[in-house]
Amino acid sequence: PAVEYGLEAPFDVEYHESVPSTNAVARDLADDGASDVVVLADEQTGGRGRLDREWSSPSGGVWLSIVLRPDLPPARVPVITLAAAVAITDAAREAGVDAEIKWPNDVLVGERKLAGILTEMEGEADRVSWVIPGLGINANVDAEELPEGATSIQAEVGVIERRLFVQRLLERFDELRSDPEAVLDAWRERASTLGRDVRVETPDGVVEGEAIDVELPGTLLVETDDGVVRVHAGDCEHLRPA
Ligand code: BT5
Repeated sequence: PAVEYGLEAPFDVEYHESVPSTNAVARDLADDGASDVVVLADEQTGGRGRLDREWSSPSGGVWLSIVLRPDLPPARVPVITLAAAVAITDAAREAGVDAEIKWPNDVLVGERKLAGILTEMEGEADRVSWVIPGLGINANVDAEELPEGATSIQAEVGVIERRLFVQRLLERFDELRSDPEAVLDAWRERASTLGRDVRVETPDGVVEGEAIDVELPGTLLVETDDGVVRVHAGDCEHLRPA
């Protein structure tokens, strides 16, 4: 059952001890007309990443989904995911974790993944009816419970007060969500991808080169041997240390 989380947040927060996926709960709320509601869980039993990958979600994490009804065409929605990545990074840094962003939506400590984002949407070509960014942050989780290559706030700096973390995260997200230019500037400042050699697997093939910039709504510019390529979606690998 959902309970109020008692946060002074810009969103209503509905808390669950365990759900299959907060994104699925949020979708049901969105279909019922909800807006600016956050679904938060301590544990997910069927957490999902992009492309239907598994997202491991043991008890102690921060697994949350935000129901939004922005006045945006679908093509501009990726900026919401960038805003979520900035908000996670800032909340993690306030907790003392040296977090950075890997394009498009991973939050890393060094090369280890601390958090990921899955954004879903529904609507018409000119305007979405809802957008749900789902944020998964390995908070008070033992790294042994996570897949290889992952880290947690607990592993980096010890156990944190999750309520405070969620509050800061949502406040920061709320500040950013209506200001795409500010999101882009903040994203650039926190990105570990820019200036690096990358290999991006896109739906249209592999792009390799130096990541030189990001532009709205979240497009990565990669300088390849054949010139600058704009990448809209894909999985990005950093090829060598910065
Ligand atoms: C993501 O996918 O990074 C998006 C994750 C979104 C999770 C949130 S939790 C709240 C909401 N409810 C959901 O059901 N989902 C959202 P992707 O970039 O595809 O990365 C997935 C890959 O990361 C997996 O294939 C694993 O290799 C790895 N992975 C799985 N669980 C992880 C974890 N807890 N920490 C770090 N890496 C993980």
